Amino acid sequence: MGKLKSNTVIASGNYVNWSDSYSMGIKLIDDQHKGLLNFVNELFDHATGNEEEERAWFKGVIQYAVRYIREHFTTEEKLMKATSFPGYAEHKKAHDEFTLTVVKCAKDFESGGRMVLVKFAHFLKNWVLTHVAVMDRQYSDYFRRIATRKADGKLTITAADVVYT
Ligand code: FEA
Repeated sequence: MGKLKSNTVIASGNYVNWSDSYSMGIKLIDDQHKGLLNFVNELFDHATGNEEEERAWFKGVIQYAVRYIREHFTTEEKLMKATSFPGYAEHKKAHDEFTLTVVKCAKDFESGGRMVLVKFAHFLKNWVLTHVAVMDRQYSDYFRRIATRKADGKLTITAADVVYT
């Protein structure tokens, strides 16, 4: 994985498919979510059951994935703060707890702990599906409620520098 791809849609098996129902209507966030979904799919692709192979691949991507997840959370948190989203504290707490778990996994792995890739893939898939579908939807609904329509018809949140796509 050189980069978490944001433009691929993959189907079948354990894979998690992008659907427009996950869209927050904000391109930057949708692209980041697609990148996370693709990372989950890549995890499944590399869960061969051969521990040596799995370790070699995971070693090369885990730190990048941790940075990507942090960057995504920072993007959302900035927007929630700029718009005084009432669910900010609860949402940030969920992000922080999840980040701690992923960082702990990465540390355990790097200090030689056993890593069952398919288990980690399911954990991440479950998080992405539940968090995006439920918690992220809450800020997205709020953003739409407070957005205003410009003369060109586009929805915008000026305070957060967001234009809907
Ligand atoms: Fe609130 Fe977005 O976070 N999706 N993830 N992970």
